[in-house]
Amino acid sequence: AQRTPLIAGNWKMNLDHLQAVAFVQKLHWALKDAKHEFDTVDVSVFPPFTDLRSVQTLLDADKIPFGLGAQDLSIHDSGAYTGEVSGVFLKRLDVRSVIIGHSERREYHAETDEVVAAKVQAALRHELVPVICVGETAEDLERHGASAVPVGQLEAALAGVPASADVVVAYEPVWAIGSGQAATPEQAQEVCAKLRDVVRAALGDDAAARTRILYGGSVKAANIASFMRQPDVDGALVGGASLLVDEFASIIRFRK
Ligand code: G2H
Repeated sequence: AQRTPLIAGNWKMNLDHLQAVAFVQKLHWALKDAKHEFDTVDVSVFPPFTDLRSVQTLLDADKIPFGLGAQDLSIHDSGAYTGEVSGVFLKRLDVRSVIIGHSERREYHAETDEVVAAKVQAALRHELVPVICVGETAEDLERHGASAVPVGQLEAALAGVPASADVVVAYEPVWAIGSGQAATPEQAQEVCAKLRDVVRAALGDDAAARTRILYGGSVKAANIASFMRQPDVDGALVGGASLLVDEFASIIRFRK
């Protein structure tokens, strides 16, 4: 199947709403000259919640074809949940997708597989595309090999998801995040192929053929092409390098 590559920028807790608007404008300018390439790749940015309204207004006003995503959402739709953000509100802001189960949330906010699964359901209830993050720590890698933990995490996240659901999977080995030490393309391919098997078992052949599986963890302009040459890697979830205009523009313009 032909899957359109997806390059997603996870800004994490960086850039306030003014910096966000300036950044998106500069990125758009940097890409405008490369219209042909740009048309063949989907680009999404995942700013902090407080930036979403400003970025959405800019994307709309300047007709900038980036998808807008959030970095998290509540398992609830409304009510007495101080500090939480509902999928209802995200949808109203034209947010299309939401990162769920990033390792930083699993680690610092004790998000279990059950919480991740509930967030996937919350996203789907509001027609938001969940970008389901899975990945093994260095310790998991040593004890169980690369794929056991991410496979288990994805199986748990997809429980109860209908076959027609639009989801994105991101394989992010925890040891490769923000470390400068990316997985090798072969390592990424091996695990992404197993994750596609999980999608097939849970959602069927059509879903396995259409679902985009991203690699994340120290992706940069210098290594993006090597990941994109892998048959089961359909794009990248980029952290640090998504905050640098020229670097992120080069990643988007990757050539296999
Ligand atoms: C992994 C990734 C983006 P970085 O967290 O989600 O971050 O590219 O900085 O390793």
